Amino acid sequence: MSYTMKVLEQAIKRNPNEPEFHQAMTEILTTLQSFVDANPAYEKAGILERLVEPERVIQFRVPWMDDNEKVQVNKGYRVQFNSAIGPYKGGLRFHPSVCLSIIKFLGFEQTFKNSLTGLPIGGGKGGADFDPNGKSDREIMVFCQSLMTELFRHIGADTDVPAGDIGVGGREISYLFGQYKRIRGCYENGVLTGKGISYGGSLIRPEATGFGAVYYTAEMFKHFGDEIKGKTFILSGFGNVAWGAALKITELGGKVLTLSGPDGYILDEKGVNTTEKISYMTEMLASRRNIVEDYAKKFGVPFFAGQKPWKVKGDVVMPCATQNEVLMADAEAIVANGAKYYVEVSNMPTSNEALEFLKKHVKGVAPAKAANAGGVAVSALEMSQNSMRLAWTTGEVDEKLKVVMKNIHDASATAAAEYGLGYDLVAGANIAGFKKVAEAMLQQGVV
Ligand code: 2IT
Repeated sequence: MSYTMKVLEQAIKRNPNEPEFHQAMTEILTTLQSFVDANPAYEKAGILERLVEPERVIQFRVPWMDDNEKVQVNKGYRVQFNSAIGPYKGGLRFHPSVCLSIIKFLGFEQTFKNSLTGLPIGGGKGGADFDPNGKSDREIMVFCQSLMTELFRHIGADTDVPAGDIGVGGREISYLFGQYKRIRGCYENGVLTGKGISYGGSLIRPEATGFGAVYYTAEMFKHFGDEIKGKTFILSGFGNVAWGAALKITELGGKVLTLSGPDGYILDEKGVNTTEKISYMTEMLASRRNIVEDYAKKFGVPFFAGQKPWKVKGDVVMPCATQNEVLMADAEAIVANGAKYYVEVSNMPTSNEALEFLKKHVKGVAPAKAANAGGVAVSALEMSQNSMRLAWTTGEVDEKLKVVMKNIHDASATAAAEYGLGYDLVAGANIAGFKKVAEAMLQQGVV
């Protein structure tokens, strides 16, 4: 058995009951196999054994009092995965499904993604099994304050810089920052990203993940001599990421046909393409009802309860909701419909089996860790602005984001071609992301 596959087998055995983490390791290590095994220095230095083991796992109690004066307790997490190329960097997710397996898969993916941006950020992820939906503003605030009362001792501008993810947006980051500042007694705004513009947040950060995904898609289209204009897009989700994507797709002349929520999906044949419709997505998110049916009612379009949008015909399929939203049967429906492109935007939206199938049958497949890296890239730009105590304009940040997305695409395409894998952006992203982290680890010795 090859070195890479031996490490994978051991890592799966040593981390039982962590299916999402197993899935992420399997996807990444399988594509790295030929590259890693061709270079004995990696085995000699135990690079993979170290890479699959987080540097630090922190798990803590988050007690808080709800509006009925009942004490509630959640599990809080921060997994500091890899700091070879920079401070740990990655979001916090508030969702009832959050558990160690999910935070570890996200932290592992984040390590490769952050490396791929070309910016000096390591990999980390955290969150809590807290459900923000249906909570009052006061409950959100006290929860964030309690979480930060433990988290503050583990983070810092040069240590670990959390941001948002599912269930954590500008409002939550603001409460977290307020509490951090109060406990530390100093103004260290580089400790979190996704902050409000009035206190050190970066312009374009809310849009960055969606915009970046569309910029990346445009780069992939160039390879095939295609363009966004005139294409139809099948999106899932209706949150921050889908919102940014819808905004940019519409601006570039594409048409978004679907959005989805935990309750089902909406089909808007005319397109989610007016300022009113796109703004309504942010209203739905802010309402904390977590349903997309409201869109169907407001704009008089069909709603399909309990279903995902993958059976709808379109040119480009873009999952923007959460992990494992495209399984084998969904992939078969996507291929049967004649979709030309598949762009992962949410983290690990596709089962490994479905991703393999799509790679074989769809013209272009873009992996999440490349296509959604615009979010964390602009977070890194926010860190730069904070450390320089200045603020770039919208145009300056947007221009830098475009350059980062183009570089990610080109680095992935080059790595794949260099190792005889053709235009395989999935393998290319893993190899390019791995190379930089592994090189830093080799240079820094056994740590
Ligand atoms: O998955 C992700 O890359 C994020 N949730 C954003 C992380 C960040 O630090 O901006």
